[in-house]
Amino acid sequence: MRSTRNITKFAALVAGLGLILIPAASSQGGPQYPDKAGDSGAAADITGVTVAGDKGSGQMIFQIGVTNAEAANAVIELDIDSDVNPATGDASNNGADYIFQVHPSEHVYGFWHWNGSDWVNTAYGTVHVNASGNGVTISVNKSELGGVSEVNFAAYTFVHGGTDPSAFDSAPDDGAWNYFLDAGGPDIKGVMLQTTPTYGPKAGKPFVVTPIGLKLPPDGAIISVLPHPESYTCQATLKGRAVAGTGIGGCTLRIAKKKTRGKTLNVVVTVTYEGATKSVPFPFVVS
Ligand SMILES: [Ca+2]
Ligand SMILES: [Ca+2]
Repeated sequence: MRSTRNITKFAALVAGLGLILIPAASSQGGPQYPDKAGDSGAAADITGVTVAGDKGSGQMIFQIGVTNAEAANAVIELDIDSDVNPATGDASNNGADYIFQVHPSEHVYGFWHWNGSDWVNTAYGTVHVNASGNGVTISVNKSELGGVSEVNFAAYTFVHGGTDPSAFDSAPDDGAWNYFLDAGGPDIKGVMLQTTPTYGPKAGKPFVVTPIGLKLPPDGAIISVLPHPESYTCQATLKGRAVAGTGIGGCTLRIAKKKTRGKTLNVVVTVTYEGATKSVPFPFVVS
């Protein structure tokens, strides 16, 4: 039997913790991890999640934007896959190892840990939960998530005791999002590039570098979709000197005609995605 705890409504959460936290915003100015509106049937509708983390203390704050969160019987759930491994934890919850459920209209929440075969109560000394009509904020220290600095997470809504299977929201729609304290967003493991010409830079010709995908940790999605960077820039050097770039992100590089053949063009590609920024160097040999 899962037990529930009282939540504080409209608590001054961030101020109360004494932390200085600047949530990362997406380049679009909306929630860091957006979800579609109007896709939840009769359940409360998640519009997105923003995560603020404090690297020093290990506190993570999940701000889940939910329209009509205080509707009677609305439940907002946050699943945390603390080992970033969908193959461990509760298989019926995409490998979640910790779960929060918040009932804003009842002012109660529950927090449980998967012990390998069941959901059981877990330490919650660092947990703060509050709710309003606009959503739910859940703050928890990594010390109560197995000491990890990186998690996969997903938010859900449903109607407590409801029978309508379409009254449900899942954010993201498939799989999970990733949050890494060191990155302030997802842990970008790699960047996939397309270049023009495809065979690499050629002396006297423009060379265009386009990041077409990001490699993120496994998220358990049924349909794997390659995430695209929200924005990107390029910084290039050839023989130790900066190469001028034009076009999107300065990623159209002008390769000089003389004395560049056989030399290495170093391109540092910087991408942004869901609040994280990552720079990856790519060396090319000029032909
Ligand atoms: Ca939604
Ligand atoms: Ca897991």
